Amino acid sequence: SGKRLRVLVDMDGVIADFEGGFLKKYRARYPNEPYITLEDRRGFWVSSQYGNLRSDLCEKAISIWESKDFFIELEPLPGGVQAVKEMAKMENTDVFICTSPIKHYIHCPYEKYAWIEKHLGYDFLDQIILTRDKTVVTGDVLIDDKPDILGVEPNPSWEHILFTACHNKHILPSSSHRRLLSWADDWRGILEGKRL
Ligand code: DGP
Repeated sequence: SGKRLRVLVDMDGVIADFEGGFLKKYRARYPNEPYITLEDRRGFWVSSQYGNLRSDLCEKAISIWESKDFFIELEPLPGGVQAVKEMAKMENTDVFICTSPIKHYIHCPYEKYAWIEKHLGYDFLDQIILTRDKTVVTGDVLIDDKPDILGVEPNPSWEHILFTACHNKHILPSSSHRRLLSWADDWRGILEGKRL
């Protein structure tokens, strides 16, 4: 068909290594406090798991991603930047980076723009969607590591492809999502399937 395909790609946990960046800076700032290895991560919310470990660790975890330079210094996840660039060059394909900024807004939105410029280039700044509610954004697919993407729209237009991350890899093959195990997995096949 002649219709363009619209692909929404999440940032943290999909193209930017939020979990790795968090753990590295948490251990550097709180070297004498307990921590959760990536192997032992469960649940999307890092602060909830740290708070369950010991109640005061919730705010210590939050202090890490609320700090200046946290988001800009995140490392790209393997293959993510290259995949997004390749996708954007495909015919009849529009790619948007769809990401939810944290509500402590002094650094995060700015640094997300700066990260995209640094890794994907200045022209990619046109493709950024910052929203706390991804259900109101229309698209054919949303590649995102968060298992439950909810908002005011009960029937979002996109198919959520669950991108595997340390916190979601144990979730059983829930009827609701197809998965992308990594950027080495067949994302091209998923896109081609959506064009049919
Ligand atoms: P997104 O990946 O677009 O759904 O954005 C979610 C953001 O929230 C991302 O920057 C990661 C961050 N995040 C992870 N764990 C927590 C948490 O426990 N509390 C808060 N406020 N944000 C978290």
